[in-house]
Amino acid sequence: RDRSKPPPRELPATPELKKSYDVVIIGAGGHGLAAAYNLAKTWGIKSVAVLDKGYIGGGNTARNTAIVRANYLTPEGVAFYKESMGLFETLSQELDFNVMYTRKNHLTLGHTDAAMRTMRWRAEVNKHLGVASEVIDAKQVAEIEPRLNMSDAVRYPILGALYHPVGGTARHDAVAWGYAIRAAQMGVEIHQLTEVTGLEVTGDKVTAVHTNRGTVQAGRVLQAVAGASSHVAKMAGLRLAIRTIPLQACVSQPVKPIINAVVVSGSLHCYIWQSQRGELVMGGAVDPYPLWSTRSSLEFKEGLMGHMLELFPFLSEVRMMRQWAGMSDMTPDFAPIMGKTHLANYYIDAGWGTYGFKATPVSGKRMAECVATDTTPDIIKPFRHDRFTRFEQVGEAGAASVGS
Ligand code: PYC
Repeated sequence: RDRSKPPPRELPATPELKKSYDVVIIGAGGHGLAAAYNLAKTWGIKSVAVLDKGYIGGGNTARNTAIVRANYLTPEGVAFYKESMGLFETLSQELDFNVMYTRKNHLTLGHTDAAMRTMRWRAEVNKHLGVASEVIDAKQVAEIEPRLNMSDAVRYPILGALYHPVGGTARHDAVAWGYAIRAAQMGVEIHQLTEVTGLEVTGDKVTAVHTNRGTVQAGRVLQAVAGASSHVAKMAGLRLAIRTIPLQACVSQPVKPIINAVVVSGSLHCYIWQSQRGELVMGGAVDPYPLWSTRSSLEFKEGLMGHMLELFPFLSEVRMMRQWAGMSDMTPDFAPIMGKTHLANYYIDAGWGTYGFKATPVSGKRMAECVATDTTPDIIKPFRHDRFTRFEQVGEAGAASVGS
């Protein structure tokens, strides 16, 4: 490309839906688009259609709070998210599209001895696998985030934190659009408003994908539909260990820069960071019951604000501006479901709970490898869909920022 000119930023026009593709990807969110990009770029597979019942990045990709980190608890989770963070670091250059990845000194606060013990455990696993994480004390927490309420005369005093300097944020829609534009420029077709209504299975293969715009033959099919994983998997005859639960979030009115870090409190079930626009981005635990709805609730707002004010009492005058919800496909062990399935040409990328956005680059890379080679890359082997029947769960609940 001529480097004296800005890179093209437009999505090429989408051709008519064809009768057949080498690969059909269901879901034009970050994961599906990243897989399409990697299929074309790394594996030279360009006869790819990405189908979405809505629009590019309009599902959970649009509904997360843009936090990225690798400070997990299990060796499997840490290795996986470490690769993702490495890819985030260079994603703007890779896509020639600014995804605004920013390191933000991620802090997971510990308010009890038990929480501090888990932090130490996570720090040791992280360090062992080359991820920058360490336990810091209350004084060091106050140096990084001086506006936190460090009083010990509160319900949950801050004893210390798990400090993860490379944790931060990336612009979620830029990630989706960056992958979409670059994939489409290589010949991938992204068909929006194209809803998958059924899958035709013959023997051990999916032979066709039915959509509201006609039937498409597919050599291989990848589902990447966070929030609707059980519905789509059922079309392929696959029952997943997933419960789908809303996860709500909100932003405040924009204010001058006041918060530097990403601050998470597992005990108080809340987290906060300040966006480049000045809005405070906040969220909490998943809702207390499964529900197929992205409605916003007053209970969430009241609960979250109460907890947030325990950490940052000076926010009491700040107004909330927007509230929304995403759909979390929760697995029992808080780890994803990835890889090959019971069907020979059907692949799955699901179970993204409250941690899908930060896995976008690694999932795209590894699912593309899985589809292209029909073998499961080692790094995603622990996440296979049948681990629950083999008693081989991954046990990542202790590192979920916001529990259930
Ligand atoms: O895992 O960092 C996280 C997270 C933050 C909000 C939801 N999940």
